[in-house]
Amino acid sequence: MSSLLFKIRCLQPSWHHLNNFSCKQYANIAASMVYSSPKPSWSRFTQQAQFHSHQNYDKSHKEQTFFQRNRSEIKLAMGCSIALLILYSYVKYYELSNNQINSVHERVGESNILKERPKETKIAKSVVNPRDASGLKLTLYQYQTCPFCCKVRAFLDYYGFSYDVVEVNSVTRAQTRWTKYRKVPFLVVEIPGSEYGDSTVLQLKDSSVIMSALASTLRNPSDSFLTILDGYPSFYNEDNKLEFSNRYRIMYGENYREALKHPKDNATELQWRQWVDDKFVHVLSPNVYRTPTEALQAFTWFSEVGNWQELFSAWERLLVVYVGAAAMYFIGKRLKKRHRISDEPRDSLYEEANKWMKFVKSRGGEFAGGKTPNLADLSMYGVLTAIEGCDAFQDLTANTDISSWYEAMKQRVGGREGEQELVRRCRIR
Ligand SMILES: N[C@@H](CCC(=O)N[C@@H](CS)C(=O)NCC(=O)O)C(=O)O
Repeated sequence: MSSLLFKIRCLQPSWHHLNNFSCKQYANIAASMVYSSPKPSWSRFTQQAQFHSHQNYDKSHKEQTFFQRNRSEIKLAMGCSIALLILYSYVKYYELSNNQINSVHERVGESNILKERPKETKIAKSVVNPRDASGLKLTLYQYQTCPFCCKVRAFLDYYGFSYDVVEVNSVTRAQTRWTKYRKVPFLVVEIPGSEYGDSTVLQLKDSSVIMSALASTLRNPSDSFLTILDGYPSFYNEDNKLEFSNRYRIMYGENYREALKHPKDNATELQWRQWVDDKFVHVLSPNVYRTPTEALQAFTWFSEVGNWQELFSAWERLLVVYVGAAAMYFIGKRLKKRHRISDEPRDSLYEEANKWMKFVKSRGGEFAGGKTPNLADLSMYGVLTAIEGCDAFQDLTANTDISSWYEAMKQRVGGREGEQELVRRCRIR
């Protein structure tokens, strides 16, 4: 009997109706099979079972609650939900633990030392100063009119470093595929090997770090370049952006007495360099790309001074000029909001330039550095050269008294007025 009941229970498709049978009903069905003639068969049994089940179903259906009627479907739905929940929790846990691993891994920035020299690429320009005895081989990866790149060039030119320039295509970035760093400028520095070792190739990132590190080598001859670089460790901040410690600091090392001679000058130099990066530079884009016409005019000028005609193919150049101008017009509007720049961006440009000139005048000389330019002068001058061919620059010189300082800077940088320091420094190791 029990094996018979078991078989009845296993019958499909009426299993869920059979489920509602009482023992008495099972017994009746079985008895009718046993005593009926001709011989009982399974097909007859299932027909009877279905018939009884339907009778039973109709009778009890109305009396049952929704949950009783749909018990098995509900069980199935609950099972699926739990399975999905477990799967979802597992995926989330996996993502989270992976992120933690990444952030721990990426907290410290990559080393400056490159495992191999970057592949040879087209050199857009070579600046050669025969008096540069540093022995460093410098290659600047840049966009000709990026303010941060212009700042680095102003610095290198003022001190008379020899360097090569690689012009990066801002759309395809073909020249920088070998590096994970997504920005320009960066400087590849090759320190020639001695008789004891091979040369070392470094990648210096961030315009201000480049300036600070090279300025430190000039002011601190006792430390090697690599030791100086240890003072500028990079790390990823909580937004996973690459940051640099001591970006604006000069590492005097054993020569620290030099720094103590003019502590106030050093402090203001640092402060105004930071102001150029954090404040002034953000006023430029909304001015240069103020209208679609101005944006196109700016990119046409960039193409001329960047010598894009020679460096990029025709389609690449047109792509950068038109796509770049359109993109920057819209980006300029967003930047205007983000950096709280006046609705008429020229007002902010004049206001910030006037702040700068007020500070320069307060220094009692021609420059923020007094009688000679300091790193703040070079920074401000550098970023302004980025817009020299734009309407915004003409308007700036017409509406403020920045021209005299700007022209004086042009002379000093063009004449490599800081060269003495580099010549005195001799070989850099
Ligand atoms: N803090 C960096 C900023 C450099 C930067 O933002 N450069 C821009 C160009 S002006 C850049 O490379 N943006 C990414 C891109 O164009 O893809 C520095 O001082 O070097």
